[in-house]
Amino acid sequence: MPVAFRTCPLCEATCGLALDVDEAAGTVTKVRGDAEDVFSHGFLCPKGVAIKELHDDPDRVRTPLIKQPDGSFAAASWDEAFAEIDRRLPAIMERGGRDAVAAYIGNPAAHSLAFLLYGKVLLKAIGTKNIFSASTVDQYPKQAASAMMFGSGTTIAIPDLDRTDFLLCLGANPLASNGSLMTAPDARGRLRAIRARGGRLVVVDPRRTRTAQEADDHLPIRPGTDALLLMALLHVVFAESLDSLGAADGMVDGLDQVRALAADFPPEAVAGPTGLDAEAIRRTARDFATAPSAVAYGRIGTTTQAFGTTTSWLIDVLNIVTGNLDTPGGAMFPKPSAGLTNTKGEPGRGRGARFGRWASRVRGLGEVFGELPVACLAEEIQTPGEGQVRALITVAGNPVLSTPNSERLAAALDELDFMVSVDIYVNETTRHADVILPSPSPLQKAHFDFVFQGFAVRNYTNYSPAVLPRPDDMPDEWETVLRLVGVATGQGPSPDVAAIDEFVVRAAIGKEVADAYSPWHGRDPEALLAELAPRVGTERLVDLMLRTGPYELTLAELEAQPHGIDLGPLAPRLPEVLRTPSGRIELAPEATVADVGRLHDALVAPPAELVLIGRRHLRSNNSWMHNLPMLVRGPEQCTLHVHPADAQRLGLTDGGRATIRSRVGAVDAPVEVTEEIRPGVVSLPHGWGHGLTGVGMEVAAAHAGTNSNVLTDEDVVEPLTGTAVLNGIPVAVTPVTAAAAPAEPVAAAG
Ligand SMILES: Nc1nc2c(c(=O)[nH]1)N[C@H]1C(S)=C(S)[C@@H](COP(=O)(O)OP(=O)(O)OC[C@H]3O[C@@H](n4cnc5c(=O)[nH]c(N)nc54)[C@H](O)[C@@H]3O)O[C@H]1N2
Ligand SMILES: Nc1nc2c(c(=O)[nH]1)N[C@H]1C(S)=C(S)[C@@H](COP(=O)(O)OP(=O)(O)OC[C@H]3O[C@@H](n4cnc5c(=O)[nH]c(N)nc54)[C@H](O)[C@@H]3O)O[C@H]1N2
Ligand code: SF4
Ligand SMILES: [Mo]
Repeated sequence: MPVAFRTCPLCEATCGLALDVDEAAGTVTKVRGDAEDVFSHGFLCPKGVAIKELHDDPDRVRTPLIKQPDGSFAAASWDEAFAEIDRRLPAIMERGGRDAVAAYIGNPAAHSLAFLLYGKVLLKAIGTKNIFSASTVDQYPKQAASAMMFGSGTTIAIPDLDRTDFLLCLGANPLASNGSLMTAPDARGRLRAIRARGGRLVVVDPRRTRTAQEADDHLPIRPGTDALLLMALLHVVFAESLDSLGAADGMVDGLDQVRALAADFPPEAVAGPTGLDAEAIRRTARDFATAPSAVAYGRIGTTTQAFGTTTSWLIDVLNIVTGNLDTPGGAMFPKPSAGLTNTKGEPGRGRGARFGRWASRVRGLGEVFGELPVACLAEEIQTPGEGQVRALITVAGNPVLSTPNSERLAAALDELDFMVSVDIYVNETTRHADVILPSPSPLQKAHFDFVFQGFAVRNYTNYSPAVLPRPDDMPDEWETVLRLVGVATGQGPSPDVAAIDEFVVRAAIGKEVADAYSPWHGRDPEALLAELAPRVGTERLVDLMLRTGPYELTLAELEAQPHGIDLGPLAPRLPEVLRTPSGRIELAPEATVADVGRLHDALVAPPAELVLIGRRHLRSNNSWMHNLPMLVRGPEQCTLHVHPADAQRLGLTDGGRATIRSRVGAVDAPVEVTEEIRPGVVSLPHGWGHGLTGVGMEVAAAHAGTNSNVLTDEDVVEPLTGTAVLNGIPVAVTPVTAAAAPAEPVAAAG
């Protein structure tokens, strides 16, 4: 049986898979880790194995679906589906203007060549400012802080995990998530190796996570107070003269400013609000600053919280002032083979980042990286007036489970005049669509994780052609995107996709030819186009990106290496990596410095009695892999974690049910009493709640769980990027008794 090697597209770890292919049956029979993969060395997790069930899932959408008058979906041909879209979408754009059409781009789009390479073309074709994505329920605070400090939102300093002597891990649980903004297959093995070589791992998390259980030290912080902790760490570093800029020396502006800001936050002052011991904070600061190498790393628990950008900023300030930026074992800048902005254009300086160039219509939330915060999507649909959103295109996203106050959003979607979803399931979101356009199975698509290669703990590259052929009538994902481009630009339901593609590639070639720093500078565009022939579509663009990338590789070279190409350990990149206007590292960006006022307030604010946070499980992937039997087997994953002291106080019992109320909603969930969460905090994972009518996922419906985003509040966003605050939600929890009325939201809970 032939074996195919390909990168797993399901999370950021980008593991190499080895698949036994049964060509006759059109499926794979066995999934293993690719032992020869240059980066993952055979590692894989249960989700990777489940790619077979995903491919075979009878509920996976395989033909376009059109909503019928009775609300059901009927299978349709591609021509019928596009005829329907062409009949309805351009009319809305004509009536309501371009902003009347909104788009929401979900997480798997970041792994999809089609959306990575042509998504911008589609958004430009629609011409709307109402662009939303999962990034404003995720990492934009980190990208914004990085952009302010280093000049671009993809210039993210990544832990040099395999060489560090000290990892300070805040609000991340890589043993469950396999790492994020830290592409690191086998995160567990790599974390264990730190300790095995005599290094230290310290975890800052309100929960004693699996990662915390493997750590030397666990600081069970009160949610939302990481920035106070970081200020106190900086305070100690400066007060005890443990600071040094190391490799960044001579390239940093604003050192005196952060030193002065940190002076106000001694460990004793933050101990109360963070719930941490002042001596433990001092010790951590000293250990971090005096370790041969050290790196602080923060993820979801530090970005989707009240101080997301400020916390992300302070994490890198700590790395920089302890001499750990751009040095082995510290925080380093990857150099991927293709696509990252900091490998393009003039090295060492750039335009920097500007935010808030426009604002959302209703609430006036500022633009960030060309998008508006998804927390305001519902109000943009529901508030009448010029620029009201009347149509929505979702691409690989499930905002009804993933974004705050999802019940309001679900209601808003019903008020739309038209909705199209490009997706592989009829789920909580796409059930609202008028037309669903399916993507091929992940095994029927080529894959190249060029975004996540840019955040990897080692430089490597890997391209995977499709493992299985697409069914005859199934277009590739990029062809569907370009067909939508055609509709949005008035070319009708059957545009010349090849011509649009050629237009796109010519524009890309034109940019390279004009760029004085490109290897293609000044070359003949026609000759370059011929060099890329006969490839078309995503393949052609990938080839172009590789050829003009920092290693000047070709796609053919990658195709010849199915286990990937190792490009070596992370190497110093200062100062060429910078894209700030000053050409320097901005240690004290205006916007984050201004936010320190809120941190002073937080020192004296009375903490909420009980707050809700999220969590992830190794066998779950956000909202969309719950229809795969091998992942939902076993104990129920969607439970409310409650500390025994809180359980006793609130009258909750292990295995009983609780009602959780916030300002915006109420849900019921089974209670799991556990010492693994700090008192005053309860945890419910997100991505569940599949028991809604119209959802076409039989297995998921039988493991429905509870949607935690019914509780998260769309009005509470992180001020610098508008990213939703999903952790630290004030809630009231009561036992469900047989006689209790159904859950209703209560204002008192806030
Ligand atoms: N409370 C709370 N909420 C959260 C989070 C949290 O920690 N707590 N985390 C947030 C984070 S980090 C994220 S990234 C978001 C995720 O938010 P979303 O991106 O909105 O949701 P996903 O669950 O990733 O849904 C992915 C969708 O893509 C579809 N899909 C999968 N593969 C493909 C494909 O190849 N092609 C197409 N076209 N569609 C595909 C799936 O069917 C599903 O509908 O959730 C956020 N929401
Ligand atoms: N198995 C699995 N893997 C995944 C995903 C998945 O859904 N399942 N999703 C993928 C995606 S889209 C992403 S973005 C990444 C996320 O990657 P991670 O951030 O590593 O994932 P989480 O497990 O959500 O870890 C967040 C941690 O933050 C803690 N936390 C909550 N609030 C706070 C706070 O205020 N302060 C601190 N210090 N900690 C806090 C939570 O208890 C939790 O342990 O994972 C990716 N990988
Ligand atoms: S860790 Fe992520 S990339 Fe690796 S097998 Fe699991 S889901 Fe796939
Ligand atoms: Mo995410």
